[in-house]
Amino acid sequence: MVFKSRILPHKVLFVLILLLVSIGNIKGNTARAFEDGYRMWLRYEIVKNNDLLRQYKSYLNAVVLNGSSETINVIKDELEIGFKGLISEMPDFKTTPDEDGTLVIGTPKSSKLIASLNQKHLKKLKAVGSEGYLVTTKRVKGNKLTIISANTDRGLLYGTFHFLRLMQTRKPISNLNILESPKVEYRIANHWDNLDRSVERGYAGLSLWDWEALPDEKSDRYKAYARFCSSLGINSVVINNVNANAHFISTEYLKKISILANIFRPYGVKVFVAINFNSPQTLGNLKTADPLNQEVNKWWRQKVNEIYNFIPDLGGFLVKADSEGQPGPNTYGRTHADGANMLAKVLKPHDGVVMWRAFVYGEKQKDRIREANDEFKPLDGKFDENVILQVKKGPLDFMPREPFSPLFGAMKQTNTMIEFQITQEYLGNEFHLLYKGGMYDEILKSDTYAEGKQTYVGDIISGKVYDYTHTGMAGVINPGMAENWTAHPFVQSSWYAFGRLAWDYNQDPWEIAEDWIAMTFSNDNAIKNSILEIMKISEEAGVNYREPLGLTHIGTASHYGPAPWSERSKSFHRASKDGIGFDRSKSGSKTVSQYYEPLETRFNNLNTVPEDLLLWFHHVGWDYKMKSGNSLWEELIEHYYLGVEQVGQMQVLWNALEGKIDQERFAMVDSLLKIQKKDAIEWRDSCLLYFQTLSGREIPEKYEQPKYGLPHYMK
Ligand code: GCW
Repeated sequence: MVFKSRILPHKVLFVLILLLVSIGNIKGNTARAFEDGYRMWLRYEIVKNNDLLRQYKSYLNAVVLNGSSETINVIKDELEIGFKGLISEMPDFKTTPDEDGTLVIGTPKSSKLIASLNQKHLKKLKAVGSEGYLVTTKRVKGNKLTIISANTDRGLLYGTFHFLRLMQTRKPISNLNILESPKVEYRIANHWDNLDRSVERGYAGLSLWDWEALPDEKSDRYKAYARFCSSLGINSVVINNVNANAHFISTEYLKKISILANIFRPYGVKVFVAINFNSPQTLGNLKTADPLNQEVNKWWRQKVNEIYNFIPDLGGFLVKADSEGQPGPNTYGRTHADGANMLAKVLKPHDGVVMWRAFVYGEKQKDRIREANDEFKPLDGKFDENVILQVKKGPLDFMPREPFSPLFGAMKQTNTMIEFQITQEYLGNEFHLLYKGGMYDEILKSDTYAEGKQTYVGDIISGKVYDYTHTGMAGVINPGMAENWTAHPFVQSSWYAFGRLAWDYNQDPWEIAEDWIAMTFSNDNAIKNSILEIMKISEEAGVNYREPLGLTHIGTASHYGPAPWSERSKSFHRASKDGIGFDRSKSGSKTVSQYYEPLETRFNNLNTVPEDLLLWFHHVGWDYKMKSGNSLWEELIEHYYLGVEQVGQMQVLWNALEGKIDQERFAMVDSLLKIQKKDAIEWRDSCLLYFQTLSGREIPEKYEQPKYGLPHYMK
């Protein structure tokens, strides 16, 4: 709390910047005098290179958009916004036969031309499924056409966004041969939004969902939000917090939520709700919520029927049960499988699924990170086929760095999806710049060695290894009423990366970052390179000045600032006079054994454990020799100082952009980096001064010494 009051000046400064940036704002996608970040990556800035402009225009001068549906209307709108921005012209929509167009969009059902394309094309098209698409250049009767083909209008929408992205990133479009289909089924944004419009771990203002004004008034933001999701292929949204208020499924709120579902539908975005397991008691006045009780069952059946009357295509439920005080089946002596299956059975006739979270731990457990695996692994095979276990990326929480959760690979007969965090709960809230794409990639490309061979976490969650009936990737997202949606403009980049990786985890997070920069800031190579460099530095910086070498969870109660002296932190870093780190080896909590070989041995052995996870798996002496030749104490110091230095490097790179990018976002990020630098120093000094009381060793003179003593920080 003390820390909170200390960050207040940050908040004031930030609100002032936001206000400044909002002045002169004109809604919509029209060019703005002020760059307030509202358009995110869908800015569609005019193409200035004449050759490219000429090329684009020649391919766009006659558009044949086949079919009629709400989604086709969305495609039409997007093409209008895109063309107007990129080439300063409105698209000329033709009703002529396809072959007279230059850009043809359609499905084999809606377009004769596409139905008559060669077998090779049609075979490929079949293989991309209901959401994939092809964007190809073809010669038809002597004319060169760009054809966006798909099996559904939703596929066409994704294809259109891809095509527009090519122009946004200034790629040639004269010879295209693109084939895309998503690797996972549910690409889902999880909101932690509450009834009172607060957002748990939100940091970007009030929730987007204006419950008081709904269902009558519909904010412009709903549509805009759906557009952003759809542009990445995000196809589902959990509307509310997993710490769920039961009233979200009351009749009153279902009416409101159904309006959101109607607005999102044409964009291919399905709504899910997070439910409270005790709803039969809270809303239905039953005496119990025991999943095996007949009355409880009946109540859920009726409730679910009512929900589907309002929202016929609801995706299903997300459930946090028996976790951090939330009710669940354990209260009634039942298992997670009993709870999940009861809900799965009532959702099944409606094609709904249950996303059941595996985030469970007991405060008294000797090693809390063991629990999810200990509890869920024995239940493998006991879940219905429309249940998906939602597992956080790491075994603890959304920590700056932790190994992947060993549940990936452990659940062979249970659909298992991954949960990432986009909002920066542990990574500086709305104040610090940190691109998370590389962090997502680090987990997705971690080898689990399941089945004794190379199997990435991404392979597991996409159903490549085990025969999952449903797959998914969730991102906890925080957009709010901040003019630019996410408060820190760079949180947008993690949203963007999440969406693109959810579509295809094989993509390179740095290429994704480059696209984001080009679409959000500039296509100028020098600018792009500088911002990319900043984003690359940002990840390791964020780990270095907070929790290097596998340290974890040493923040304040709010998770923003440092508190290595707190009881909770101590239970994780285990620093003492003899050393630091949590012994999870075979001689400690044995958590290493939750991993397949060769990982178990690799993590267990001091010589082979990756040094960036050293203190996660081992307790080692302060003088322990690192690979660099440093002692552990020296290495810790080096990382903490490097973290601060890296923020300095980010500042230098950013400052050089003044005058080259819009002044609004330049000034905003400049101010935020100053806060980040100050915070980084605070993290460094707090941690090192505290650990020093146990290590009894000096911070070598070559380093700038902490300005204040430990009591100052502990205050
Ligand atoms: O890390 C913790 C967060 C809680 C969150 C919980 C969860 C929604 O601090 O705010 O609650 O994780 O993921 O359920």
